[in-house]
This record gives sequence, structure tokens and C-alpha cells, in this order.
Amino acid sequence: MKIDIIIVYIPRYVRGHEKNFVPPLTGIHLAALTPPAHTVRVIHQQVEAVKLDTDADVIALSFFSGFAPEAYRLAAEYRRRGKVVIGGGPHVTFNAAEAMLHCDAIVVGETESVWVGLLNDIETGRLKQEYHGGPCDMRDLPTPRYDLLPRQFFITRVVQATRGCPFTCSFCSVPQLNPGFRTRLVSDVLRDVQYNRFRHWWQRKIVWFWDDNLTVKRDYAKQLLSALIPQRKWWLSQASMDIARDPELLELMRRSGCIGIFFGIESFTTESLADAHKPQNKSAMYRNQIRALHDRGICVMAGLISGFDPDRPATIRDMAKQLYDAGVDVPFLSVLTPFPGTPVYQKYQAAGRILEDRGWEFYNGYNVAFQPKEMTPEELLEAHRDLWREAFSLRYSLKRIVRAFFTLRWGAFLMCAFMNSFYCLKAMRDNLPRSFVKDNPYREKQDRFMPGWNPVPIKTPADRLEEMEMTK
Ligand code: B12
Ligand code: SF4
Repeated sequence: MKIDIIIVYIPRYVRGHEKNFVPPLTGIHLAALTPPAHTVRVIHQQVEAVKLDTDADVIALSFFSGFAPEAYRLAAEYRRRGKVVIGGGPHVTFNAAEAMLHCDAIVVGETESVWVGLLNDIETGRLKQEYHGGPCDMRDLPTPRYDLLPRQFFITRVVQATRGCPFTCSFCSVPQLNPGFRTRLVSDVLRDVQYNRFRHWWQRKIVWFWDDNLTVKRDYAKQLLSALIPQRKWWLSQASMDIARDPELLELMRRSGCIGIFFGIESFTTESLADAHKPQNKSAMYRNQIRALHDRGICVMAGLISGFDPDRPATIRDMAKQLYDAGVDVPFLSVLTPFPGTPVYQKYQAAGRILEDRGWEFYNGYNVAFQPKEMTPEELLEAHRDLWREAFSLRYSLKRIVRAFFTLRWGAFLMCAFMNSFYCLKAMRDNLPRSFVKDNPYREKQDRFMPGWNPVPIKTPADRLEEMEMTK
């Protein structure tokens, strides 16, 4: 059987990406789980056009919520061409009834336990509409099919060592999506780390752990990092800020080649951190916590979210300076999004604060899909765009690069310089995050670069409900 795995994507910037940095792990992992009797291809819509006329028998679509409209458009096209369409991923997991309207079958949850059975069911004509995959025990997971990655991605070795996170941040679906905290055998992780058939030296050198929170179990993390030392790699991952209090772990991170850690800082105000259910973050400590990583030459990437209940336009705009002063090397700036499966979704749903006239395309991390407390949705969007422009202005980007030159180790500096230049170039070219509201202040610019671009009629939650009623 021929299977096309498509990682669905809608450009999140008005002019798309100048450079495609890191690939998703999902497609090449699913491909590795697929028995060799099948022919499998992985298509990343972020970098390559999706062919509707394909010789594949099965189309597997993986998508985040913001890309659901495009996924459903593709599903309809493929089903019209007689293909079997399977859906999976975070959006499908929390919107099973909706996804089943568009796909022949869906997988809710983690796929490892059901994927091979599902493919057998297709072959024997017994495909069910819904499969439920429980949390995988992470034993014997194969090395991802790196050989199937397209050339366009700059970094290629993405690895997962653990799944899950014990925290319960209000905006995050990980605790529901990947319950518990599970680890792979260190020897299995090393096998992926040792895969070296990549084209460029930096692709062989860099390991990007796509974990939710790599350092949760300290014993495990220390064992893994000790095993990494002789591999002489440069690695990056996500972790919580409490690692700054563990000098033994920090030292192992340095020795094993850590060049970057992503912290979910989220906000600088105590009230907003409380609203985010993130009491473990204390803004008064950010500077020292970040310094603990800088002392080991490690680049600090940080996620900041605009739109918590106590936020106001001025507190959002202030973050450009605050994040620089705190020592952040590379900021990632999102708008609070009530993704299904998160506590914030339930809260806004119950309070009638989800904006019912906004479709899933608003759920891409850069748009407003809810009624903020202290401002209008338009004010939130505008404050975010101002923050984005200011944080990635030439002045701040250069300041961060210069500071990194004097603080970070070589690999970490390169990473910091590359990522800041990437975003600064976007800001200089006015390549802003896309906005979908019809009267958005950036519409004119957006339309100039992507004339008439709108792959599907925008569907609202009310339309979706109606659709479901009709098919009952
Ligand atoms: C790594 C990661 C990233 C990376 C890589 C992105 C990418 N495209 O893969 C980066 C940092 C770039 C990123 C960015 C974003 N991310 Co992210 N990310 C993750 C993270 C931590 C791990 C995903 C992963 O690789 N898992 C390992 C692989 C092997 O498994 P998997 O993808 O989970 O898939 C499993 C199942 O879902 C299933 N499955 C998945 N697809 C399919 C398809 C089929 C057909 C089948 C059968 C099964 C199946 O099988 C897999 C194995 O069990 C998750 C959290 C999480 N725990 O999932 C968030 C997560 C996926 N991200 C999320 C979000 C919101 C974003 C951003 C929008 C954030 C932002 N504000 O900008 C951006 C979007 C960027 C983009 N390119 O689209 C949300 C998605 C929520 C949603 N409902 O859509 C998550 C769940 C975190 C959260 N906040 O709740 N992200
Ligand atoms: S945002 Fe990070 S720390 Fe919070 S629950 Fe999600 S993965 Fe864990």
C-alpha cells in the first residue's frame, strides 16, 4: 500500500518564511512506525506543494488547530479522488466529532498502539471510523525516518526523549494530550542522536529535542546528559526555569553541549502568571535564572504570551524592553489562544468569551479568538503586533546579538545570531504574523503579498455545529 503522510500547514506570516528552520518530528516518526511492506512518503506543506493527484492509496493528515481548515479542504479533495483519508494530531484528539466529518478514520491520542492495526484494517476492508491510542510506554520506538526529510530544512535531527509534563499551565494542552511523564531508554535516544547521514556539518552536529519538558525527572535527565557528553553534539530543548537552581544539572548541560534552552516565561506580571496557572515562574527571579544559563554559555529562548486577563495594551508593549533586560536571547511572541483541551478553553467557553464568528484559522498562535478582559480583541492584536515589531526591531535584535557574542558559547551564539536575524529580517521586510479579521489594520499589506489567498471559506464554530447537526 502507498501512504502519503502530509503535515498540513498554512503560512503564519504574510509572506511566509524566508528560511525553514526545523522540521516537525511527527511525519518522520509515523513513517518509521509504518511496516516496511508499505511505501511511505512524508510531505511537509510548509516547504513543498501538496499534490492532489497522487498514486497513494492512503492519505494521513496531521495538523494543529490553526491548520484545520486547510486539512479539511485537502481531505475533501482526496476523498473526491477515492483516497482513504486518516486524520490525527492535537486538533483531532480534542475535536473528534468534527474531524470524523472530514476523514474516513481518525486517531484520537497517541498513535503508536493503533497505527499498524489501522493499516491492516484498511487492507482487509475493516477500517473503523475512530481509533483511540493510549499513552505510549515509549519502549522500542524506532529512529525517525530522517532520510525522508526534504532538503529545505536547515536543522534536521529532531529527537524525542520524553513525553508529557507535570505542570498545568492554563493555555497548554500537553497534560491532556500526553498524560503523565514518560521517558525513553537512554540507549534508544542515543541511537537517534548517532544517526549521522545528513548533508551538512551542522545537521550532523545539532540535536533538537522536541520534548515538552526534558528535565522533569532529574535522575533521568542527568543520566541522558552524561551519556551525551562523549557524542560531542550541540543540543537544544525545552525546560522549566527551576533548572537554574540545580548546579549539577547545569554543569552536565554545559558539558554535554547544550547550546539553547526554551523557557516558557509567558509574562512579567504576577497577576498574569497567576492567570496562566504558572506560579512556579517568579519574574523577580528571571534575571538570575537566565544568568545561571548564560554563565554556562547557553542561549535562552523564551516564550511570551499576550492576552492574559490582567494584561493591558501597555503591559504587552512593555515586554519588548523587559525581555531584553531580563537577558532573553531569542523571544517567541504569541497571542493567548484557547486551544481545545486547555483549561483556558473551558473557562472562556463557560463564560461565553470564545468569539464564535472566528474559525480555526484564528487558532495559530498569532490571532485573537476570544474576548480579552481589559481590552478589545483589536487592541490585543494591535498591542501584540507592536510588541512583535519592537522586539524584532534592528535595535533590539542587534543588542541581543552583541550581548550574546560576549556571553554565549560559540554554537549558542551562532544559534542566537541566526534566529534574531531571521526574525529581524521579517520585521524589516514587514513580514508580520498574518491576521485574519476582515478589517484588520494589516489587511492591505497582507493582500498585497498574497492576493486573494484564502484556501477555504472561513468556518465559524456555529457553522461547524450546524454541519454536525445535519450529518447526524
Ligand atoms: C515540538 C513542538 C513544536 C515545534 C515543532 C512544530 C511542529 N510542527 O511539529 C515548534 C516549536 C516549531 C512548535 C511551534 C508551535 N506549536 Co507546538 N508543540 C510541539 C510539541 C512540544 C511536541 C510535538 C511533537 O513533536 N511530538 C512528538 C511527535 C512524535 O508526536 P505528535 O506530534 O504528538 O503526534 C502524535 C499524535 O498526536 C499522533 N498524530 C499526530 N499527527 C497524526 C496524524 C495521523 C494521520 C495519525 C494517525 C496520528 C497522528 O501520532 C503521534 C505519535 O503518537 C507539542 C506538545 C505535544 N506534547 O504534542 C506542541 C504543540 C503541538 N504545539 C502547539 C502550538 C499551539 C504551537 C504553535 C502554534 C505555538 C505558537 N504560539 O506559535 C506553533 C506552531 C508552529 C507550526 N509550525 O505549526 C500546540 C498545538 C495545540 C493545537 N490544538 O493545535 C501543542 C499541543 C502544545 C500546546 N500548547 O498545547 N511546536
Ligand atoms: S506550557 Fe510547558 S510547563 Fe506548562 S504544562 Fe505545557 S509543557 Fe508543561
